[in-house]
Amino acid sequence: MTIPELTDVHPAWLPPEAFRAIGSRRALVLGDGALTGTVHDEVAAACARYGGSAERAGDGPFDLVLALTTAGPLPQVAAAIAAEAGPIGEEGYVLARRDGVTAVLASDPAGLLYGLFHLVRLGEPAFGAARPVERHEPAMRRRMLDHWDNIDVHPVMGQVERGYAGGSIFWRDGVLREDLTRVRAYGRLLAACGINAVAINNVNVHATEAHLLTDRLGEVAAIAAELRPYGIRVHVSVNFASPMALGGLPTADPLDEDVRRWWAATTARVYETIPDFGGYVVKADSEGQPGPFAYGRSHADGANLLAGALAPHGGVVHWRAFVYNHRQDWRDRSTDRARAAYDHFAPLDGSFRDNAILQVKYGPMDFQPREPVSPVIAAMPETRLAVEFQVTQEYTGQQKHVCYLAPLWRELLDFRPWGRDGRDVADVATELVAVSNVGDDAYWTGHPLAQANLYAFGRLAWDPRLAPDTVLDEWIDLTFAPAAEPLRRTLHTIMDGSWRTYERYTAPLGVGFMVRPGHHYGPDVDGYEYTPWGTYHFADRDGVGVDRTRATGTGYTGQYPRPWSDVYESLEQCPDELLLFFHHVPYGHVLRGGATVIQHIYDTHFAGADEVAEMRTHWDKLEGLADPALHTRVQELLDEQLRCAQEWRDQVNAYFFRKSGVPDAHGRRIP
Ligand code: GCW
Repeated sequence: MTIPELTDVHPAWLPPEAFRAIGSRRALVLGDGALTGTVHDEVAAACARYGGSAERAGDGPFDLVLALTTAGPLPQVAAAIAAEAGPIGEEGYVLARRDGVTAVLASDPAGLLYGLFHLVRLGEPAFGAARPVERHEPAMRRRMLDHWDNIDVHPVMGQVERGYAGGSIFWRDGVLREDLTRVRAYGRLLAACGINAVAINNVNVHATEAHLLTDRLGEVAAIAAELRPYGIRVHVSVNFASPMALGGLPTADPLDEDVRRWWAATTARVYETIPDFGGYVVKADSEGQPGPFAYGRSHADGANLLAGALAPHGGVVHWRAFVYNHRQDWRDRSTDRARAAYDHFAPLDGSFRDNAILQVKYGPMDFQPREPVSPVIAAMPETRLAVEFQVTQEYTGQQKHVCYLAPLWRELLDFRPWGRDGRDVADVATELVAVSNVGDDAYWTGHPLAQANLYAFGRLAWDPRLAPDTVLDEWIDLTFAPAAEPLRRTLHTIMDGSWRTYERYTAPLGVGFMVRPGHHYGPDVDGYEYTPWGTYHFADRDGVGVDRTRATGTGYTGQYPRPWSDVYESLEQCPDELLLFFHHVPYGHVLRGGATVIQHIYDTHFAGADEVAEMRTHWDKLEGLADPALHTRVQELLDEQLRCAQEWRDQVNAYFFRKSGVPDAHGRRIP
């Protein structure tokens, strides 16, 4: 296999220099299997560039051995390390260096591939002093990206729904792209950060895309062929009404025999074409997508129908829990969108088949910069759960703003639904899924620094205990190899706290939204206030926030186990950053942090916009240290971020000043 090299696309975290240390070694790659072949080809390509050698057999001497433990005979040092390491788990690897030999060992070829990319991350230090045996195994069995790509350009949503990086890397002008090299290069980037599954099309499955399941299956197979050499399985989003739309049946009722037979036969054909096909992703009864409710059936009935069709082939269905009433009457104060997923799914715990995975957005609403962790995560002990993140920055600056999301994700993963001594979200989830932020843009992600979010998602899905700044360091070292110190420092200064900066200048204290309706970019405080979407803040002249308490509100706090049901219920104990998510309070309410709500709003909005101005100054100083085109692109985007942050500041501050009549304690200008 030739290693994909693109001249018109930024190499992201795999520039040739990242392979310098490996490429100057005498390497042995031992073992069977296609992925072992990929490992060999990667090492050979690096060696061709940097003067090393890559063998698949022989007596050496070697200074790098990448081997399957099942391959024989292993060179002596590798055999000794293997004996010491004992069994190695699926996709895992061990790494050690002794007697001048660096060895990476795995029991399956995928592990060897991940071990290779670990060496890439380590660089020269992997070949320095002796290293004791280190074990690496992924925390999550599936580490998946969902693409919201359409084949056709959707009249409202464009080609990639909530995509901020150009068109789809898979399709163009309504057909599969002729040259799929970029897809292969994408797979390579994903493998290098630990991703092993990709759903290629939008969960809103429109008429054209529905056909990927049947007469356009060849396109799925072609994409799968590009991703397979990097250990990535392909999944497809399907429309629940497919038996009608594609199969000509009068119903899509999950309990109907003909419907069941249709899914079984259709799925069997998928596997004849793509034997390692991953499975289906389904958005049902959500925002207009069809689902089992039309037939009076439950979501377990729906999910189990597809799980049943996939089970004989080893596939899985990802069934999304994002089900709520998007035609709510804003006058009706008893309906609470935050309650919806729990109300629909918690009663179904224990009724899903083994290969049905409930895919839950991290928060109860919709990928806001600040939300409490979804109560569904603690409510379904008998169900396999995937937690869904949004790498694409729909509500976090749309890849025009710098917003490094790893600190947000770490907070979510670290959350302990049952309190200090209980398990955390990373323990409860069996997998992590995220909406991809990639398109056909020359930097992959629109904003060059948004690449770090994609990288960080993969790394955290592999190891949720990694520190966000460590992950950022890895990304910097690889991407800007070798990274000059001022560049590294400045990137940390700009990115480490950028999510909190974003939070400061947008909707306050966890209340969410306040974005322009439809496209969701920029401020519009009342944009969603009198709409059917269920995303309100209820600001009036006296106060702001949503009362979700059991005592006087929607009762949402009761969906959490203790201690959080009590903590969130209590005005005194509720964390400041979520106060307006859980409580409606007067503007003079004093936060735990000491400020009044209204003064906090003013202070954070002034501070947030100022911080963006500082980011921009820092970035300016890097001129000459970063690639000029990249430098210019980031500079232009920072100009836009500053403009937008100031707009947020002024709109939010003016709105609340006019509502409350309370002046800023520091007398700053509020327009
Ligand atoms: O965040 C919302 C988006 C929709 C998206 C939906 C979902 C794909 O605004 O564009 O639809 O969530 O997650 O299904």
